[in-house]
Amino acid sequence: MTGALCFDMYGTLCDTSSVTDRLAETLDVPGGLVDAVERTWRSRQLEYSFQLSLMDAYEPFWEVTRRGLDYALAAHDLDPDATDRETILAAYDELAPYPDAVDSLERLADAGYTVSVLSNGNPSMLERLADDAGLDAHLDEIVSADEVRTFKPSPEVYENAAQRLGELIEDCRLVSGNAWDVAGAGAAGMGTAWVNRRRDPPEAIGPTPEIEARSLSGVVDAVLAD
Ligand code: LAC
Repeated sequence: MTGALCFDMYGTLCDTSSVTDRLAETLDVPGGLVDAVERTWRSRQLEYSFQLSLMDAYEPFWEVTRRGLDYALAAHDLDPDATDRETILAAYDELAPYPDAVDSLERLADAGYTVSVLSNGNPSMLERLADDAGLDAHLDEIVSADEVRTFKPSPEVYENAAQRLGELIEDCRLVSGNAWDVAGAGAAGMGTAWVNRRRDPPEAIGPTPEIEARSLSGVVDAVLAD
């Protein structure tokens, strides 16, 4: 078997909503407000990365994540001090891996695939999380969008990953829980697999995912059956 699997990190191998525990401990506010801050944080983090790409500007994803948090706190009238903000931000180094993440990476490696992360995260934040989540021993490569100083879904990011992995782009497959990422990979010519955990409807733009499953394990079943 040849080819490379490129896993998105945030929202695919690791659960970004696991920051809610840290938000709750640090902010000491009701659960409904914690959930609202988490949702605003994640959506602004992504929007800021897209916006920077369109503006032809770049900041490492850790800084983008910090700016998203600052916005989310302000939007919900919260103003923790600098120490508490750092404590909350550091939750991104300790996100919970999805329960089937390690097993999925192992099954693909055993089948002869190159197994990598392809993420908008900057290299140091990806290394810290891969280490903390116990993923690093199961990865051949960690490829960061930082190498081309723009963000997915810009085609350069997917093209750079294929080059780094020594594969043709059509022999790589992005596995992502983020539908916009799957659309970007497909548009760039990469194979795709969408981990649709929330049973969302199909996206109205971008190529249809080649594989769609409810879990990482489901994606692996489909890849190995291919
Ligand atoms: C990733 C996020 C942004 O690229 O989903 O890992």
